Amino acid sequence: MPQPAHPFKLYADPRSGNCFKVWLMLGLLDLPFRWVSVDILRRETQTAEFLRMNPQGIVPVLRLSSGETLCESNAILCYLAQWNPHWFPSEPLNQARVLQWLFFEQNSHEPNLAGAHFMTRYLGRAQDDPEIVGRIERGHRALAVMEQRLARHDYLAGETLTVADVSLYPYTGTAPDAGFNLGRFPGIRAWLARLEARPRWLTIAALAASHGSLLDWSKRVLHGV
Ligand SMILES: N[C@@H](CCC(=O)N[C@@H](CS)C(=O)NCC(=O)O)C(=O)O
Repeated sequence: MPQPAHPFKLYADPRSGNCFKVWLMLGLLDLPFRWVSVDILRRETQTAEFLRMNPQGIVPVLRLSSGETLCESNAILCYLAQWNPHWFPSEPLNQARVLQWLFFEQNSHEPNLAGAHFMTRYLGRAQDDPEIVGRIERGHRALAVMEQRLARHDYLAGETLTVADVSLYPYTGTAPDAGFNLGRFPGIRAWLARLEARPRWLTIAALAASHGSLLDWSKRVLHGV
């Protein structure tokens, strides 16, 4: 698949893990893109211009060189995998296993981990706020599901890296910042280290951090840097 003729435009807030997934995937695939910063706290996702791109009023949005736009972070990851299909296998069962983790991410993981992250880090709410306590409890249950898999396997879906690992990385890696305890999940910690030991992974994360990504907090918590 030849590289796209024009760079993608990624409309994103650098503090968002959903946006970071797409940044990471573009970087790992070495695809050209321009970052267009959208500040969610200043409600820049609610302008008429933004709502024309994504009526949901949320980031990330990827604008293709054709001018078409694509939203939903996991759908964007699957689209980008056409530039290296091993990230999203075409064999039906293997593909369904990847989708299984992507749906898990959106239903059981992201609402709790990203929700707790957003409320504590950006809205400054206390970790003993009953809503946050509930999200942390449900988030730990989601992490336990990941642990069951990662205690026995190197990656989430199948035995090689896929978009499922990219999707679940940001909010798992930053979980300690939002009050989650990764200490009881050795399989998850080994998986994080495995991903971060791959060529370019941390370089891309560091570049995102220089743009104000949430990932610079997690580096401090996980690795003491
Ligand atoms: N399911 C969406 C979730 C995206 C999402 O929740 N984006 C948040 C930032 S992480 C957002 O744009 N929030 C702005 C708002 O709610 O006004 C995806 O995976 O892309």
